[in-house]
Amino acid sequence: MTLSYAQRAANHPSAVARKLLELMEAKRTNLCASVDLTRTADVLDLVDKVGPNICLVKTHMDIVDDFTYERSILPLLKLAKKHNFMIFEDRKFADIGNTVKLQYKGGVYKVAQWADITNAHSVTGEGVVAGLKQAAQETTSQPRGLLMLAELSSKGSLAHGDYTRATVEIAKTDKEFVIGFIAQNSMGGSDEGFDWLILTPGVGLDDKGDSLGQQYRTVDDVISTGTDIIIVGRGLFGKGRDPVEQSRRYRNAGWNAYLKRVQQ
Ligand code: UP6
Repeated sequence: MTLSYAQRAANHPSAVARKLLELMEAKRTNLCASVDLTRTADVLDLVDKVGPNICLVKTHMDIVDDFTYERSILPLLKLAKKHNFMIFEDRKFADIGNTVKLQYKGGVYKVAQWADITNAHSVTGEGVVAGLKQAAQETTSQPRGLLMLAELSSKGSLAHGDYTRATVEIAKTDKEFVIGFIAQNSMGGSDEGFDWLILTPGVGLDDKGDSLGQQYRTVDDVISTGTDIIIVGRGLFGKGRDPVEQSRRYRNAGWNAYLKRVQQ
């Protein structure tokens, strides 16, 4: 895909994808910060620090010990306005349509109310897409988007080959709600009129992996195989790193790699 983010924004069928692509172009960043911290104050502090350099914040709200909608979500939404980024709850839904619908709308986290984007595994089949879409429609008039998990970064992942291809088929069932994939490579689709966003975790410039199976690829490497948005967690804040400095570094690396791709 050699089109610019702005060109893709102009034609995208999803309002969420259009907004995200426009924001990326305007802010000149394709960096998503993965804020995997367990206290609300730490999450918000990190987000405020990296906010100027990112297009997207990725959360795992179910790891936050002191989560409340008022204290964790409302200030996060304020920071999203202040720094102009969008929000992706990395919930990885993986149940039948009716259950994911209830999980996305309700419970403690009420993800559909506040997250622009969420994601789902394809293991249960296409009902997961329909269930999540119904929940979004019944919850809010704000645009919502879904990413399907097509490939994973971790060692020994079962999501490859036929599983990945079948996931792409499931994504095709909803052109507007499914905006793309969590993946390590392009998933194609342009010949059939799809313009999927590829968001890639497992990105790190200093480490090769962790002791629990995470595997890191460099920014240049992932962008060269189709990534649109790099997802970086511990590369920004782990091992005593300075998140302001690191978010600038990953932002520059991501943007330069993108420019190289579109100028080819
Ligand atoms: N994540 C992966 N790999 C995947 C899918 N998701 O690492 O294939 C998520 C993790 C974590 C983040 O749940 O929140 O991306 C990666 O964090 P890290 O950069 O600190 O390794």
